[in-house]
Amino acid sequence: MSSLFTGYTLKGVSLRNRIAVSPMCQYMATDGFVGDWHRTHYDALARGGAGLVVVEAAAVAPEGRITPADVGIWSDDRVEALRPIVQAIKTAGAVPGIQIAHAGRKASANRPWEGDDHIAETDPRGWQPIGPSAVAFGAGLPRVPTAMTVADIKRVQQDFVDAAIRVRDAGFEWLMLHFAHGYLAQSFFSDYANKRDDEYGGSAVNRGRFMIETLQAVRKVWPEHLPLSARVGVIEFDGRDEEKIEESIGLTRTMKAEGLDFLDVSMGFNTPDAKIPWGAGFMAPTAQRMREATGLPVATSWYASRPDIVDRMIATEQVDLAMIGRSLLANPHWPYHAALALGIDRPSWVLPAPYAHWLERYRSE
Ligand code: 531
Repeated sequence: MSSLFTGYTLKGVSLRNRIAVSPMCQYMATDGFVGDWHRTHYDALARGGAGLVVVEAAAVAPEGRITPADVGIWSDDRVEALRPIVQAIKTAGAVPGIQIAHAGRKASANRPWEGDDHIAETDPRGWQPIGPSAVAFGAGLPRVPTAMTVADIKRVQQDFVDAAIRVRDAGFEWLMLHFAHGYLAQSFFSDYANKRDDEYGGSAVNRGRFMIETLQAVRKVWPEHLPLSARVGVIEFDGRDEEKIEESIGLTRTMKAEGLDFLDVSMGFNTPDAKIPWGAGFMAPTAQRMREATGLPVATSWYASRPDIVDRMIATEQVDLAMIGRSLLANPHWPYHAALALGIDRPSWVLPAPYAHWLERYRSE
């Protein structure tokens, strides 16, 4: 029976345990460049013992940033700045991953702690967002995006490919396509955002075309021996959940056939009216359903903070990996405390030797 502290191998990549650092935007980049904040942040998370560290949503194009302070990977020099982070994660014994993203109609926003709303159209810090159709998200994000032409679609798909090549060459070993949370790719899949009448709109197959084509193009440049994953919003919590899950099963089965290796199960966030039933492990049944329906290994995040609950999700094969987010912000050494709580043998050795030795050497209990 697997547990949080069983190793995990997918393709040519082996993780020391089932704990993955969920991608978490820091909104601390300057013009897309990471700096000291990011280096120390990811260093601490990797030293904390996780098996996989997924670097936060990195924008494949400037207009695809959520905020002006997002990490950007639309140029070689911006990705070059990520290299020390890749190295630090590896030195600490974790596998470096990255989530690549385009925010679509949710782009050009203020940082969450500075409003979390669209930057005013008159403010030069902002820019014009793009989306599948000229339909705004609503609530704090009222800006109407420019509807993308087919040429725009092809350009953004090429941005994803170019970004994948750059992060591959920088040494990242696990790629996560951001196909969730109402950002560009997922907004194509949503009939809240997508009112198109061409081959990218209408039926579920057409609404999924942007994601499938992007995946196919990225798969061609992402090495076969490295995992290609996607975070997909498979449920909206809008009262039409069964319909959305059925559509998502069809979509993710196609993704698997096109080379997807791993599915990170998340939510849509395509409408401000969603009623999300937040609670410990609340996404686990949906993740399990996706795992069984697609045969893909899966992870999920959200309110995964109690080691016993997370361990049980793995032991009962609801998920293959646990994406841990806010618990690791509260305590980057959460894996050590989880190891203590679960009573694993020699828990200190979840941490690197210079920490583990001393924690074990004078332990009294
Ligand atoms: C999405 C979120 C929306 C509403 C409530 C909680 C979380 N996250 C998504 C993140 C950015 C921060 C907000 C990304 O997926 C990049």
